[in-house]
Amino acid sequence: MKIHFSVAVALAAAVLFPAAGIAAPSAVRNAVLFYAIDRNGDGAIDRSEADAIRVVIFAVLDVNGDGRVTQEEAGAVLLPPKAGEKEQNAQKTAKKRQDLLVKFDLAKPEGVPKDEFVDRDAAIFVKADKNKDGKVDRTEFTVLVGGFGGLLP
Ligand SMILES: [Ca+2]
Ligand SMILES: [Ca+2]
Repeated sequence: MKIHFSVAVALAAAVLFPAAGIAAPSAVRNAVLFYAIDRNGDGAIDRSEADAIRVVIFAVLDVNGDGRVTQEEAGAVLLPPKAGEKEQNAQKTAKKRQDLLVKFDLAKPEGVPKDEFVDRDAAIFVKADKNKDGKVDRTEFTVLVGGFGGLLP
């Protein structure tokens, strides 16, 4: 539940891919993510470890730290406005931003509270845990990553 997780991912990514702009091959990316998320190192991701990811993501999205992610906060993080962007492009970007908010179910006028955001993990986790042993192993992990719908690097 600490911030180490994102630091671990960022460090691992920085070490492996020092040249910014080179996208990690998905197999390597997934291996690094798995390593970072499997906090107790038992080779599987349990619910508390999976929930921890969403807590970290929530903390990033909740810019003003009031325990609620608004559309404005999430939109600004997911697709930040570019300085000096032409009006036409800015409109396209705004449309894309709105699509992302809908995709991640964050397009809510009242915002999304932390409990609700973290709880969504339950459905994704159950879907990923194909053999129903309460853990997500390496072969099931790609489903978990897919379930985060691009919120992970
Ligand atoms: Ca584990
Ligand atoms: Ca907030």
